Amino acid sequence: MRFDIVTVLPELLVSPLNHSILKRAQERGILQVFVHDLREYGLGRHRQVDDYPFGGGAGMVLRPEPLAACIRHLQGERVYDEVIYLTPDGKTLDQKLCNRLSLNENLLLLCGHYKGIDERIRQKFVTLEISIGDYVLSGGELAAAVLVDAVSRLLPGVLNDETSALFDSFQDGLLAPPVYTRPAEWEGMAVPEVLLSGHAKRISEWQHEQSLERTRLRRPDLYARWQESENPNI
Ligand code: 6GU
Repeated sequence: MRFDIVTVLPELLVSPLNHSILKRAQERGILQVFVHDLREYGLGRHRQVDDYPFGGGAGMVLRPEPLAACIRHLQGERVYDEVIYLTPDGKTLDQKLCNRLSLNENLLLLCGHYKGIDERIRQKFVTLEISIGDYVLSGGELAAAVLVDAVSRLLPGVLNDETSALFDSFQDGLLAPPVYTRPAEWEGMAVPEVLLSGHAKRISEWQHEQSLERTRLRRPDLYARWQESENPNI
């Protein structure tokens, strides 16, 4: 799977995408991430990419011409399944949307900065608008990094059996159960007996009960949905 990310702040994206699981996925050739500096498509000697908003108000808006030039250049090289604009007024990213996006081959991500991008770019090119939650970030870059991470870890071969995404919180519509490691007793606190029993069936039954109880207490909204459909993420 390939992501192309358009941004005025490429540095903000390089580090989060080049460590640990995402680094390994890229080394294995399962994942490709290319970050494109919008300024390379900027106007004039100063490579201008933004301007004041018509109608006034604080903050700058990304101009349409550099974005269009960059998008058209990239679209000339491959067909994108979606052109995604990261924006707080988009559809909220959840596990179900991550699952759906992970089935794509090529995604083009547009990061706004300052006040956002000219509305006409959204009308002309954008096929999907995504927010990562109900709070405001300074730009779409960290949201793009979140999206790439959440989607990439679902690709076949990125995680191994032990870390399989099948056991994630949310993947079955429930929160994950508590986890423990050595030592079996620490500062007077013991690991639940069943986890030391070696009895696979009893362990997975306990984990499922814990998942249900944790979800019921912490996320009654998810719990209600789970009861209705068993797996709301498919
Ligand atoms: Cl995608 N962008 C910005 N700027 N803020 C956000 C967001 C995106 N998602 C939540 N807040």
